[in-house]
Amino acid sequence: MKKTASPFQIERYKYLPQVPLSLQNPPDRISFRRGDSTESVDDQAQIKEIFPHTYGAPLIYFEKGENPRAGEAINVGVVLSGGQAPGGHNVIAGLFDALKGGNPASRLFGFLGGPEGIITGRFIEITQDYLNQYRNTGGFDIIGSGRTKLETPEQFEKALAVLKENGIGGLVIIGGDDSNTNAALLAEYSENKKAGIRIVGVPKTIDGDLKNKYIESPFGFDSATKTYAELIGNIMRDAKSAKKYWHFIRLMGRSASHIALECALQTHPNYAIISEEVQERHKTLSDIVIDISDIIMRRWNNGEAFGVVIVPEGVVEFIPEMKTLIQELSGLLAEHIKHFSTLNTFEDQSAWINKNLSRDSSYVFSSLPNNIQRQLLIDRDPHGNVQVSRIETEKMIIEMVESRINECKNEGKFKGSFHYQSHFFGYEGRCTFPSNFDANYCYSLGYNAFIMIACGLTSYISSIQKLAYPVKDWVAGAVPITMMMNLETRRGRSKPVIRKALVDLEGIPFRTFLAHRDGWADKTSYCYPGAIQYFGPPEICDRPAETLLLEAGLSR
Ligand code: FBP
Repeated sequence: MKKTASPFQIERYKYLPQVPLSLQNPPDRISFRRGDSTESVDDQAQIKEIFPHTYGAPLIYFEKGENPRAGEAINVGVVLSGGQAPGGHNVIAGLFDALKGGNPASRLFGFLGGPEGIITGRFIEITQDYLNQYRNTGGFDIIGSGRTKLETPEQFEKALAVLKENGIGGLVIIGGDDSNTNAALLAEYSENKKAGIRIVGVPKTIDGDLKNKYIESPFGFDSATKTYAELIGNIMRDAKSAKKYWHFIRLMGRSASHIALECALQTHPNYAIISEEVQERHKTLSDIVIDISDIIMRRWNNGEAFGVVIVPEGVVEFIPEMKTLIQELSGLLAEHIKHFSTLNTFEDQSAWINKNLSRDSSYVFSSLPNNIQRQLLIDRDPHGNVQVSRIETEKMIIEMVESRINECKNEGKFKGSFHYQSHFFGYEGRCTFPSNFDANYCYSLGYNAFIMIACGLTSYISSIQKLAYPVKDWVAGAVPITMMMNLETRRGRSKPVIRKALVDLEGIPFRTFLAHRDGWADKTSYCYPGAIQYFGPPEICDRPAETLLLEAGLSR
């Protein structure tokens, strides 16, 4: 054991994750049932052409039965890809326990530093002693993570060579939509080359956007949102005690607002932006600023000079004029990056940008605060995404709200004051000790991943369904990755990708928020979720996220 382990960490090592009934058997006593064959969510003909060997496979459900192949010794590789999410270590624990439960001579290798570790052949063997220091803990530090994108035939060739050289017959890629897309591409490549290596994925991301009928939630969302909701609740109580600040809290989560919505449902803020609604209703930045300023002034007139506003980090990509600007900027940067990198000062960069943007976008760009302009020019990530976590949208909104309130003051329409604080919660939630929900879910996903490999599946993603119910009733299975794909334009090229799930404006979670938000705006109705509980009554310790409960018709 590491000497630096906290008393809580030591206690947490002892936690035995629960798994669904169908996984409560040794691996060689778990077999599978085929469900319906599948189609991709869109662009079926093109996706089929790109994945001729792996397209259209059936849904799979695990159940009690014989599977002697699970008892054969095998070497399996595992890699953590992308941003950290609580529970990654338990995926590896579940995978390890199932693998060794199948045959103690089987070995698990962890690729270091993300997908880069596969192509450079950097890995360690994960042993029982080594793994025991990480069970039920947060973080990805057991083997590290990285954002290298596996996409070129050269990279696939190198990856297969490393896997073959080391006798690795199965690879588990733990990642979000982009990483699981890459898992499917590598699986297709491997099938085409008849390499016989089974490649499966595990759905990870705090963002909650790797979600569909079969993946009810990616892992990490539960613990991260509970952590943010605790902090938001604490801030609410501070605001209500001091009665002097408006707190603007930006929450991580990339494009989708799942995190913001879940936290709003847990805490009842005075205002929460849901990016998908902004887009649907074509709300401009100025509409949002007017909404917030009106609530601030109304509350001040009612003697409540405080409040809490939640801002999803990705909202800039949904405000119509900002979306167009970002698309134009990304296109320009992708096409002219060589020239752009020769421009040394920000003044030169913005002059060049303004000259090349359309008239409307150039107007929008020039009207933004200087620091936001700089942040919009930051390099895109390896997948071509704008790094929204580095854009301080909450500060931009505060600045604009302040000037609107000052205008109202100058016009004699408002006599009060506006004082504020800004916060960004993101990294704080990504490596927390996984909640019991995530500890159980991740362990089950990892156990499942080995069963998938033992059943000879490739290009599948581990799926556990009925997550709003007690763990024993969860349903374990596997979903073909191609089923979740469509074509999207990335860096100017059409590519097969797993479709990201945005907040469904017709779904019960959003409709519940809608039914309450006007009341939350004017009447202070804060709800304080408190810290994640690990020991105590299951109604508190094992409670799934509000989003899952509402979707299953089990809450409010
Ligand atoms: P994944 O999509 O890889 O799970 O990333 C999640 C996330 O935390 C996003 O919410 C955030 O925008 C991004 O990672 C931040 O990236 P980085 O860790 O590279 O700063």
